[in-house]
Amino acid sequence: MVNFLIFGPPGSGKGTQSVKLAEKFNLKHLSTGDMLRAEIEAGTELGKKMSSIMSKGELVPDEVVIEMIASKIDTTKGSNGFLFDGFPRTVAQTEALEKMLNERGMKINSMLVLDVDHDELVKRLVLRADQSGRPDDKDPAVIENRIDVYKAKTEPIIDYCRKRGIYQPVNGMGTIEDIFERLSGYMQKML
Ligand code: B4P
Repeated sequence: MVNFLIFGPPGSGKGTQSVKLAEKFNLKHLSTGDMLRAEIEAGTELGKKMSSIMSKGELVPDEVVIEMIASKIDTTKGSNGFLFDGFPRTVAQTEALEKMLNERGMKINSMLVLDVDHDELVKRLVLRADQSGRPDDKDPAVIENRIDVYKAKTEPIIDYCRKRGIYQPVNGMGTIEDIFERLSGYMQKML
């Protein structure tokens, strides 16, 4: 099993690229954002609690997403590995993921980090708001907060992974196809 993190600020293309990459390389795509939105849509107690946090652009508690990922890791068979999208988002989540994988004889093999200009991030999210109806895309102040939260709480993971020799920056500017080719090139080398 080869396990990848796809990483980057909100709007960097993580979700967009993950779907395509998971299909191309037969990876199991795990997106905590999608899992949380599914809880909200299903109207579960957890979804109700998380909805107000997400609509403000804040991170949900570490233990919630760690539990979600833990429940998926053992029920996934027949793929070449995992593609973690939007998880981990804090150093504590990264440590928990490493522990879960190590206990199963696996590790994080590569962290692919999409680099995208600030203005382009905002442009993409504002555009998506029209199609997705996501409350966290609608308000420019919430978009800015998500980017600030990324810088404060999520970006420190880059240093953590750099020290482990698994950090791989990727130019996230350009067309979806161009970026897909770049990411595919890095993944191909690992598989
Ligand atoms: P996520 O669902 O992970 O959402 P995101 O960061 O906004 O990125 P996403 O993957 O959706 O967007 P993408 O860049 O693909 O998280 C949502 C919320 O859930 C978080 O804010 C948090 O509250 C909570 N959450 C999730 N995981 C958590 C965790 N581990 N811990 C705590 N809280 C957690 O694309 C954006 C748009 O750009 C799309 O419309 C796309 O079509 C477009 N686009 C992409 N690439 C493009 C390109 N090259 N050119 C033009 N447009 C492009």
